[in-house]
Amino acid sequence: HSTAKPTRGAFFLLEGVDRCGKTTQCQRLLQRLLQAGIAATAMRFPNRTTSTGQLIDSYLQQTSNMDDRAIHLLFSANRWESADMIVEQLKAGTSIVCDRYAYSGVAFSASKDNMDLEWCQAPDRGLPAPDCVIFLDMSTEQAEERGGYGQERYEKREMQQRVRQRFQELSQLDDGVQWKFVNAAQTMDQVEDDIWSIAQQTLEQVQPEVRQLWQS
Ligand code: Z5A
Repeated sequence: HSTAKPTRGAFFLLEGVDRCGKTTQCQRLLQRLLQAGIAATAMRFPNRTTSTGQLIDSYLQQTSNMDDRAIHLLFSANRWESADMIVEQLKAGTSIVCDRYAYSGVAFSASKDNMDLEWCQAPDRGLPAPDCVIFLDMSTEQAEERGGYGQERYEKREMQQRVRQRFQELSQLDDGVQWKFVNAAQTMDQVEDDIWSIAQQTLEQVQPEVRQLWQS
């Protein structure tokens, strides 16, 4: 008998507040997967390289303004542009390490006035669902110690605290997506090791079908 191989790649999503180390850890997880002989690729949202991504970039850099709902839909469109490609890669056996996705989309927009969680979820319903959300958890105070905030639109303490609260609400949704919390205040190597053990478990549990996000 040959050992059963995963029939498709795994979709790993890293989420968390600003400065928690998502970018650092996405690179490290990608390297670990490749070193283990697992085909993998990295992805991040917003993808600032596409035409929607350029509009988003100028909004984040505050060189343009946009209605709160319009920018929310653009962030979602920016993910939908990649949806087919994500499914194709997974089915071809390539795992995806993704830096932010729909949960960031909802957590940030629903931290604004007059935008509730459900309204914010609606445009992302049906996107390819991740196989797990690896949430790099730390307080906003600890995150601030990593060099303060930059100049982009949402990089302010009050906003970041609300976003963290929204992430907690999203982690409790009964949406069939597993959340794994990692203490992001550890050293980079410790965080990397925690993520690697989660990734290995996830790889073992991958189901053949790519699920759709937030579909009942
Ligand atoms: N946004 C939205 O509104 N709607 C959406 O749908 C989506 C996003 C997808 C841009 O995101 C903004 O868009 C973001 C959310 C919103 N707004 N904000 N605020 P982005 O992904 O482009 O943001 P970013 O700037 O790439 O990520 P980040 O959050 O600032 O950083 P990070 O990726 O989490 O962390 P890092 O770059 O890996 O590390 C930060 C620093 O900490 C760096 O100096 C590291 O060397 C250091 N670091 C990392 N790990 C450690 C440990 N363990 N110990 C000590 N120091 C560490």
